[in-house]
Amino acid sequence: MDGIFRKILIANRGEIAVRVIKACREMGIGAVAVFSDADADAPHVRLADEAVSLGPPPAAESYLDMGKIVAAARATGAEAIHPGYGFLAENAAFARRCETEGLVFIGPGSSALELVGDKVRARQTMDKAGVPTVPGMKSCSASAEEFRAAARALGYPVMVKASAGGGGKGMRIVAGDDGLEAAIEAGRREAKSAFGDDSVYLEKCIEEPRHVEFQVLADNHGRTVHLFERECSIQRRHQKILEESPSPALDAGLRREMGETAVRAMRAAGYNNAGTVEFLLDKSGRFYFLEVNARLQVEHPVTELVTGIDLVRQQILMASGAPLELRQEDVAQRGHAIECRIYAEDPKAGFLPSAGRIVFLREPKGPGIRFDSGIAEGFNVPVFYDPILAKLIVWAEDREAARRRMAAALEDCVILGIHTTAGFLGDVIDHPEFRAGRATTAFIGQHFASWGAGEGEEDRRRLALAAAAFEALSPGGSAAGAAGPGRRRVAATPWTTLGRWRAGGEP
Ligand code: MV4
Repeated sequence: MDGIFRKILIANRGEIAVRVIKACREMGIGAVAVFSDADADAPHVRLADEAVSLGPPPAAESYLDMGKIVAAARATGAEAIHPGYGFLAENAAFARRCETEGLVFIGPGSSALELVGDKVRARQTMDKAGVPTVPGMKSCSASAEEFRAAARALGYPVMVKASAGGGGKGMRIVAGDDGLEAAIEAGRREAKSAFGDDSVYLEKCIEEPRHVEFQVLADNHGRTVHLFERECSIQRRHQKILEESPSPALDAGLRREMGETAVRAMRAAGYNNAGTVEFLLDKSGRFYFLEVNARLQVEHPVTELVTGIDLVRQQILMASGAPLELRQEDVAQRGHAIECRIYAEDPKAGFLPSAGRIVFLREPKGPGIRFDSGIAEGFNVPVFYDPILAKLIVWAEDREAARRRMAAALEDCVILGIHTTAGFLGDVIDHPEFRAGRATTAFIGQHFASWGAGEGEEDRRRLALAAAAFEALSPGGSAAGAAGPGRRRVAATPWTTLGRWRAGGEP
């Protein structure tokens, strides 16, 4: 692999840092980790070839501090920086700084980042390129009259959106003339505090849409291909919780049309490296460009499992200047993949973050099961960062086989010491609407608004696991006591006891 980097710095933490380090290892590239004081014992630090301390835990003083990151790259001789997702991943100023300092930013160029980060400019670019956008205003405005006229022309409900936005911040649904001015004001205030930019505009509201996104790869030599779609409708407060590929909502014709549109969108944006084109899909099968995600996404593994293409390896190759060797006709979807995001949150306490020590961990394993994790037994999950602990991704021949494999793998996944969303995810994949492939972005709100109130089963499972772990790990417990003379061999581990619990024994 001549011409590829000798050393890459990974400006991130957790499961995505681990994922990138593993790609480096396979490619014979040295991996430099960075870490805050809260992450000194984290798996990404242990796994890397070198690690540089960034100092205090708050992100602004560690993973978001461009000066410290660039200095760490300089000090270790890294030639390129992989930003992962979140933190500096879509920060055009950081990409520009890397460019001017002679470091390769493993992502799109700073001008493409700037364009796609400005939603109004992106909409204008897409309109010109013939990519369908949601009907709405073509520029931001300060005039209440202009908003009212636009809203009436579009027909209520409409949506106020922040041009600098993303992730639903600054977004407001408006049902009629009465609520319009207040929504604009609220949207402006929220956008100002979140992005330092209070520009807002109006779009027609698409009701109960699906969120379908296409993965795209674009090299620095003009070749752009898509790697098909991910269905991401299962979200809670703009936080995705489960993704799959293929989308149950697309047929072959719509899939081809959306894929070609995604490639056209990225070409129009002058985009390079890996990125995603997000679409809203309405009930009648019309689709609309929503935004570009200019990063490797959390849910990238479902695409890797159905296409067989390693996205991080492709990112690194493209960033080094290598031409894409894939042609569109070489890319195919095979089988079905589902990802569940396991967060350190307590679903029964309104998804309150749940930080603390992982006292016991059993990772699910088996055919078609992948567990991308940033945790280990004994690791103290910090309160400072995104609460994602791990991603459980399964592949099988078809959707129902993948769904069943996911159900079994979720049951096999044991994380003790903190609350996680694993039990909640088990109920989601078991829901009849999900089974039928009918879930829209309204699904969680409609069916899981008050999950866990009066729930008994999950409590029983956790209690059984905790009791078994306690017994197995305590001195003189069953783990210490192998079957001796006159002693009956008892459950040595939490999972043998879980098996007993499953069979209907007392917890
Ligand atoms: C919309 C929409 C309906 N109509 N825009 C939410 C986050 C941001 N990226 C865009 N979002 C939406 N924009 C119009 N014109 C509905 C949503 C939306 C949504 C989109 C994708 C995935 C989940 C969602 C949940 C609620 C609302």
